[in-house]
Amino acid sequence: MQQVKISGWGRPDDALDVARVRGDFPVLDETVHGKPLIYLDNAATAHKPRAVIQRLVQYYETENSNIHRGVHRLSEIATLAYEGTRAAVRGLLNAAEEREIVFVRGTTEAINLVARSYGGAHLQAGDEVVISAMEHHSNIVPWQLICQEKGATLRVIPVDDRGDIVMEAYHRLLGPRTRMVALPHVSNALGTVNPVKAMIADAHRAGAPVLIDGAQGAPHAGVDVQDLDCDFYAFSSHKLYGPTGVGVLYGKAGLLEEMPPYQGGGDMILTVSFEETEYNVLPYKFEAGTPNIAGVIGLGAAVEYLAGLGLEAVAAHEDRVLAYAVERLTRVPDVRLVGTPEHRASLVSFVLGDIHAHDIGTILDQEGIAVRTGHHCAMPVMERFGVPATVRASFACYNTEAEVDVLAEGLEKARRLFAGV
Ligand code: 7TS
Repeated sequence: MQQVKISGWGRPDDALDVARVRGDFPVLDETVHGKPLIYLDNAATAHKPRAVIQRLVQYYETENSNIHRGVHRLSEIATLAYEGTRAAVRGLLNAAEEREIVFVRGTTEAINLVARSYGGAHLQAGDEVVISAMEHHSNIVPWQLICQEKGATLRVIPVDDRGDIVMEAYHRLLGPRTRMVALPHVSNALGTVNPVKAMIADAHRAGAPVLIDGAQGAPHAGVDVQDLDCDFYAFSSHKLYGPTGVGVLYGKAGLLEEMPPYQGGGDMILTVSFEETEYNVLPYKFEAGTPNIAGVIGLGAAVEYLAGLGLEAVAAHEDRVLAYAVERLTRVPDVRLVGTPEHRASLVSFVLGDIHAHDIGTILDQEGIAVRTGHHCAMPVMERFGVPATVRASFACYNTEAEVDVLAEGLEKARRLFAGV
């Protein structure tokens, strides 16, 4: 993946030992319909290495306890491990401070938090929120909801025929009414890597903060939030080899400080009386209630695992497999790629003749191949490209060129089946 500065976590000289990596993921030993599992649905969720699974088991078997409250030993251990993940994620994103890392349920909740808390405090009638035409629904609907409530308007940057953002249109949309810009780092439907650093600078010149939806960005290369200068960055643990039910919201301390809480409850307060509540300091102000302790600790193990592989080595491997997939799939007759962006990461979306994507998915499943078919929770993108659905193959550190070949053969088989030859 290009355009993203790796923040010292990469080991560019080390090529990825894919056979060894595959051995770290127990699920890859599974068979599906008698065939070895070929898992190409990593944009939906990635598999978990043994290190993450074992960390969850260790927590539940020997450390299970609530955090930030007990003076007893187990609570101390659990709190240290939970906060250890915060330190690891700060390093992963190169955030300036640990208090800028807020644990939430996932990218979806992170965006809802910002829309509700920041948007709720700042948006007024006539204001504008700018998003793009390639958003996942979770970077559309939260903004739609808050805009409706406040009488603000959602403005959408168009996408060209290749699947790239139309920059002139973006620049025209930015103006004195722009209160927020929210963009995907990488599109989950097209694979486009957006030039977010330049777009953030543009938004800042117009006086607007920027939220980057990093659900598909964070897993595929190092992200340096200080270099990007984004105001918020959101990602999900489960797409980065960690457990489900956990996500991260990075926010600049100055912004998070002045934002009102998103939810009320335990842990987010310093003192409570019936007259008045004094909120806790960052990041706890935004972590009401008992969090997903095991999940957060598991995310720490996932970050450690990824750092051990080397982010640059993983990104280089994925880019190689992806480039091979684009080239190989283009050679399958009747395959039409949906999205041919200038910079692509991690996935390729396509249609095969006029065969419905779901039918292709079912045939591929018979071959043991897992792909996603449908609108990928990005219905406006599908409409933009005039297709109801696509087939999407998305890659992770354990995928190989040989798996791409099996995918291509599966598609050739599907084509023959539907042509009746
Ligand atoms: N943003 C993008 C760009 C995504 O790809 C997704 C999930 C989300 C936000 C939401 O993440 P969540 O973890 O909160 O659900 N994308 C997909 C996908 O492409 N297939 O399944 C989920």
